[in-house]
Amino acid sequence: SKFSEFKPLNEHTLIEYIKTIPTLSSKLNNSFSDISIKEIGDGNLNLVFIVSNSTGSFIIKQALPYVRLVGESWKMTKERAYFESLALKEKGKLCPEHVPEVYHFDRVMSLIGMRYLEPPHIILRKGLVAGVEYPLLAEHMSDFIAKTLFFSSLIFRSTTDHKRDVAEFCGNVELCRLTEQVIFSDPYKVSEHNRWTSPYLDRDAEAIREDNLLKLEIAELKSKYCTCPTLFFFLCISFMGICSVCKNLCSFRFCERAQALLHADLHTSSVMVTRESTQVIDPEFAFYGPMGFDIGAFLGNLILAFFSQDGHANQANDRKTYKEWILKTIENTWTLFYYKFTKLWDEHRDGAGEAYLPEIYNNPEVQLLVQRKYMTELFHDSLGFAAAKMIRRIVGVAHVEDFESITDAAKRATCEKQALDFAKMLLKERRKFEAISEVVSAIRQI
Ligand code: ADP
Ligand code: SR1
Ligand code: MG
Ligand code: MG
Repeated sequence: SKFSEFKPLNEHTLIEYIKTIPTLSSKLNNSFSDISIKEIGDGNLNLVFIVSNSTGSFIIKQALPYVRLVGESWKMTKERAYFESLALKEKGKLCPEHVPEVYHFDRVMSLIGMRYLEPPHIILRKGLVAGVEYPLLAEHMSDFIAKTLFFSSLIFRSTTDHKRDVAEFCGNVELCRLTEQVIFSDPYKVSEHNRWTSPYLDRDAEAIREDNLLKLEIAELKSKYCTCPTLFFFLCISFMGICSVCKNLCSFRFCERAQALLHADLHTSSVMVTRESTQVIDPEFAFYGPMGFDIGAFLGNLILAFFSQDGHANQANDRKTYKEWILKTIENTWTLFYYKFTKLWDEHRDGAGEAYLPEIYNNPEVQLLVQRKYMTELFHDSLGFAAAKMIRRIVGVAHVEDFESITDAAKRATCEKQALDFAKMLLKERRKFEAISEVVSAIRQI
C-alpha cells in the first residue's frame, strides 16, 4: 500500500491515509466531501493535525525523524510515537478522566489518532500567560499524578509486572538521552544550543557554568533520572552487580530509580484545560524513572509562570491576585498529591505490591515511618527536578512562552533572573524545606 513505509504527511496526503483506516474514516461517517484538515503543531517535536467534518473530529499526531524546533540536523527517532501511544493508553487506563482516548496507532507511519480536545480547551501555559484561573487544576493534576505514579510503582505492583514494563519503556532511550542533554548537561556547559536573554543574562549564564555546588546537585539528580537501559542492567549483573554505566550497585539502584511510569515531559504545555476539564497530552518521553521528575516538571513550570507575571502586568491588571492564585495552586497540587498518594498506599497495603511487604511493615508505627521517609525524599526530589527544569528553560535550548511573550527584553530578563536565582537556591537548598508552604514563602521573598 501507499503507506507501507514512513512518509511525513501533509494536509493532502493525510486524507488519503485516513481513507485507508476504517477506525478513523468511520469517525467522519466515511464522508470526505466536507473534510477540514489543519496542521496546528506548536510543540518542539512533532506534526499535529486537526481533522474534522460535520459529523466528527480527531487529532493526528505524527513524529518526524528529527527535532522540529531545531531542524533536520538534530536527528531523533520517530519510534517515540510508539512510546507515546503506549503511555497514553496506559495512563488512560489509570486515569481516564484526564487523558485523551487513543483511536489508532500506526508504528510504520509513527502516527497516533486520538480525541480532539475541542475549544474552549487551550494549552495551560497560554491560559497562564493570559492570566486565567482554573479552579480545578490542582485537584485534577494531583489526581492524575497520584494515580499514574502510584499504580505503576512497586508499592502497588508485583516485581514481575514492574520489571516487564520497565524493560519495555527502556526502549525509549533516545528520548531519555535528549532529556539528559538538554536538562542535566547543556545548561552547565558551553553548548551551541544554549541561549538566553543577552546581554542581560550573560553573567548569569556564565555563573551557572562556574558554580561547583550547582554542578554537584545536578549530578545527583541526573543520576536519579538515568535509569540504565535493560541491556546494561543485564550486563552489570554479570559484572558482579557493578554497573558499567553508572558504576553503582545497579541491581539495587535500578529498582529504586525506575519508581513509576513517568509522563516525563509534564510541563504546562502538556496540559490542556477549560475551567472544568484538565487533559494531559504528549507523553512521548515516557519511561520508568523517579516520580519527582513529573511532580517537579509541573511545579517548576507553575513557578516559571509566577515569575513571568510581572512581565505581563499592565495598568488594567497588575496580576497580583493572579500571582496569589498560582501560589495557591502550587501549594494545593503538592498537598492534594500527598494526601491522594498516601491514601492509595494505605488502601492497597495488603495487595500485590512488592516494595513494602506486609509481613515486614506489619505495624502502624513502621508503616508511618516508611511512608514519611518515602514522601520526604519524594518532596526533595520534586523540588530538585522543579529547579532543574526552571534553569533549562532560561539558559538552555528550549524556552517557554511565559517569558518569550514578554517583548521588552530588559523586562523579560528581570523576570527570568528572579526565576533563575530562585531555582539555583532551590536546587542547592531543597533538603532544608520541610513543607510546600515554606517553598511558597521563599517564592514570595524573591
Ligand atoms: P509536541 O510533542 O510537538 O510538543 P504536542 O503533543 O504537545 O506536540 O502537540 C502540539 C500542539 O498540538 C499542542 O500544543 C496543542 O495545541 C495541539 N494538540 C495536541 N494534541 C491535541 C489534542 N488531543 N487535542 C487538541 N489539540 C491538541
Ligand atoms: C530540543 S529540546 C525540546 C524539548 O521539547 C520537549 O517538549 C521536551 O521538553 C524537550 O526537552
Ligand atoms: Mg508538547
Ligand atoms: Mg512532545
